[in-house]
Amino acid sequence: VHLNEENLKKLLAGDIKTVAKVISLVENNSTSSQAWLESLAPISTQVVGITGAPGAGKSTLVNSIVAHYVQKELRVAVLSVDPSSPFNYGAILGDRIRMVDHFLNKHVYIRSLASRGALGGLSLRLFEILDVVRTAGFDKIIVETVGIGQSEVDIAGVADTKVVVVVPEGGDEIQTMKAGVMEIADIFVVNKCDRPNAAEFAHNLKALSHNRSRLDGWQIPVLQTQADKHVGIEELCCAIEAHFLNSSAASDHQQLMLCEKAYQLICQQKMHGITKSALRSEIQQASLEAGFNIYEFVAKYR
Ligand SMILES: Nc1nc2c(ncn2[C@@H]2O[C@H](COP(=O)(O)OP(=O)(O)O)[C@@H](O)[C@H]2O)c(=O)[nH]1
Ligand SMILES: [Mg+2]
Repeated sequence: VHLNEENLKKLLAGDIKTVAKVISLVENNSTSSQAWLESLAPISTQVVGITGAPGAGKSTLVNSIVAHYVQKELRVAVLSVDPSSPFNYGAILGDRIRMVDHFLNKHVYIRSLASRGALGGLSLRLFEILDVVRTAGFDKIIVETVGIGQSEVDIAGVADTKVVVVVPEGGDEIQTMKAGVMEIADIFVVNKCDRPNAAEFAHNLKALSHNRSRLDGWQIPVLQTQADKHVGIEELCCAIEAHFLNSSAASDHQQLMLCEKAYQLICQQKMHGITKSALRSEIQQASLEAGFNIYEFVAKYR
């Protein structure tokens, strides 16, 4: 299958089936999709990243946000890079909005992406997939990622607005919060605010984040939500909107995003076709030969 005129026309018209089709093409890195990507003019749809530890309530929160947007008659796409929990977005969505399936099917696109063990856990083709979704004319794009180790930092070049979801735990947790998380958050969400100590936790987090001065002058909001009850979602969506307005105006922010994106795309290019399983079988052969040297072996990948 190729990315032909017909597909492009349907994609521009926002046809959901075509979105899925073109994503598959892009995932398989076809020549036609590469040429298409190189012909794209930039589209500035807001990409909202939702990241945090497993179980923090990211998927539930995404559901609530989607419901909020759909009620405002916005078209929204969700890309989930969370291999651990295939969450049934539709189920909660169905509870919240009394709308015919056919409306949802036209306004909401949800796709789980396998991370394929890529660097930092993000899907190898996430940037390209985002551009497919942008072209399809969605009003908002949400990316859910699991934040373990370094992976939450990866989202830096992906999302215009990065929401870090945490849950109220002992106060000590905040102190040990990874520096990387502090640095990437544009908005903190203390979810599960029905739990004890939520207010105190949020207060401490606020104090901590206000101590960090940001070049763009953005004050990181610390918001409390109860995602499963749709509490605090309106405020969160307002903050998401405010951050987008703030960052769109900041050329620094735009350049930083482009730099992150370029870096990741170059890594992807350089690593093209290199997998550990292929290396393994090559090494199996090569290491048997007399005088095998690892530096000599890797030199051909330069
Ligand atoms: N008590 C409470 N539970 C919640 C809240 N939000 C989500 N949960 C529950 O937390 C669990 C994990 O939620 P999920 O959205 O799958 O978390 P994820 O792994 O971060 O995507 C589920 O059982 C949710 O129902 C909340 O605000 N309060
Ligand atoms: Mg999830």
